[in-house]
Amino acid sequence: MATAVEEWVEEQAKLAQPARIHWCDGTEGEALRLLEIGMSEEKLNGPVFWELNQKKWPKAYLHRSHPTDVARTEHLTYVCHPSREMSGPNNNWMEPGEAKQLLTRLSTGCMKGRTMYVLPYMMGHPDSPYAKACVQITDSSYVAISMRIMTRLGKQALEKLKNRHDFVRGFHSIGDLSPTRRFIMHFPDDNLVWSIGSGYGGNALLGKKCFSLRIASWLGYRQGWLAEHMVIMGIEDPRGEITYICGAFPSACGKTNLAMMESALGGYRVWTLGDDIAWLNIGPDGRLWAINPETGYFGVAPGTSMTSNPNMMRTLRRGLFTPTLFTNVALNLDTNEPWWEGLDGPVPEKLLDWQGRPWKPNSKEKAAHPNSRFTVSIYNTPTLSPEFDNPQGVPISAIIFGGRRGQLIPLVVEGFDWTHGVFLGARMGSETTAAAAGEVGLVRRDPMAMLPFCGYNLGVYFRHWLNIGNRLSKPPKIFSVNWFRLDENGRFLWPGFGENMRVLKWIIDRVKNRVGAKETPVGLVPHLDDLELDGLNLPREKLAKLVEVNMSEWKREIEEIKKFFQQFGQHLPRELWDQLGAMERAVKS
Ligand code: SAT
Ligand code: MN
Repeated sequence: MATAVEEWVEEQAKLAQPARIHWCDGTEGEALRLLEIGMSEEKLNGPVFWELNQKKWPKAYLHRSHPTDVARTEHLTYVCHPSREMSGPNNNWMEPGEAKQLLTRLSTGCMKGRTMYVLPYMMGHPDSPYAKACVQITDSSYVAISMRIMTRLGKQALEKLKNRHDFVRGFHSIGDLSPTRRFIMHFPDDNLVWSIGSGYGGNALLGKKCFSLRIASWLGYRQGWLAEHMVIMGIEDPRGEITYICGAFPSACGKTNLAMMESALGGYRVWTLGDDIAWLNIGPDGRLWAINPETGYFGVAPGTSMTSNPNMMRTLRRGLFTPTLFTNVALNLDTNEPWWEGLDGPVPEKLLDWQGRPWKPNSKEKAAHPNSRFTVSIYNTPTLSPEFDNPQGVPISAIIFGGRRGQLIPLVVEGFDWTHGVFLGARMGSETTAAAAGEVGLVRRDPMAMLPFCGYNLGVYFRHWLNIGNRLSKPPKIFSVNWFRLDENGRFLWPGFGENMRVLKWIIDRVKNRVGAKETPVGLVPHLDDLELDGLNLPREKLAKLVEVNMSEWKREIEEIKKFFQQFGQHLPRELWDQLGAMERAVKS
């Protein structure tokens, strides 16, 4: 008798009409065979895959996407709850029946002449009580190989799926790649993601943002846990004690660099658990426990170097668990190596840009696309935490909310308590980046870095956060950080990267009650003497500016936060209005 998964796949095949169906077993051999096929398959701007210098970049391959398909397309992303109200002002909405009709029309025969890959996969370790079994179909071998890197794909997942009906389903087709026929739609009540017309990461690797954040946040709301856009890391102090923390930052704000940071502060080191997504559950001990449901990085290439992220450079060349993919980076023709802006060493003389066109150093355009990416297994990480595969996850002592803000937001602020911490997350704003289509550098509200990823009304989500706090007997402390504050000349005040450990050290000192803090209207900030600044050539006035709370700037910010909160009407928890009111009174006095 056919299993529910087989039946579902059968139905999708009837609709999409592929020439053949291939059930992926998730082995390296299979991935390499798909790469072989892709290397000989020509498309618009070259073969699907290009083999890179294997001596320097073991089992690494270059892929070029369609030039109009290079970032998440938030305006084409929908969350289709039965009621618009539940999707909230933070999501595009279409009535589910109507949405499915539209998608059915676009998907009819969309895989004609192509192979349909069936990808059974797990998000989370198969032995974890928090893991979820899923299946995705796709007509892109690039997506199939990427999913092998990013998830636990193969036989074990298929076993788990066998006797189940509640698995998460993902339908993906690149369709004709036309932006006018591109939709990424979510049906939370059906555990279904349906994506057509894009082959790009967050639009196409449905285990990632689509399932592990949008659908999972809804599952978490109903089941009492949180799916968050967060790094997970362990910080070992000179005594050998490890403190686990999570941090939410919008896309392309340095989560990956943070997660595998090489500490500039002696005696401290980072253990990496995840760079993008955390599932947070309340443990039997009343603490918050985190797992990373993924097994890979889909990271931004430009800016990655031995200075900014040496551990990522080592990860990319390690070659333990392969393949490794590069998407839309430039190609050094002399050495057959990938290249991007910010990489160590001189700019190569003979380069092809991300579209495969000859590139000259005086060219106005970047050689690598600003959102070019690598896809690499987390098992290649030299700093991988020994707890990574622990099915229970790790206990979290602190949560950090960070954004990219040139002005206003201090280097670090501690929330007065859980409720105030939730307010710190809810009031977050950040300047936009190339990770999503649209203008770069505008401040937009991005609560908990979840604006594009929360699968339901953010007002209801804030309430859920408050409820989780009430159920924790030992809640983590909550902090806001900002590495990006600028001086009058537009230069960063804080050196960032490995030096961020100095801020993390203060956070840990606060968690362990080793230091005090100074109360301001916006939260607790460090006494300057409590920051470990030895070896950092930072003038006192710069430091003061980094933690400055400028009341007139905050008055303007408060008006922005008000406008944002108002959108959620009755769904916005009273407690958050109270927090905003209290802050406003304190700022004005
Ligand atoms: O494209 S992804 O959503 O996977 C990456 C990102 O924007 O953070
Ligand atoms: Mn992300």
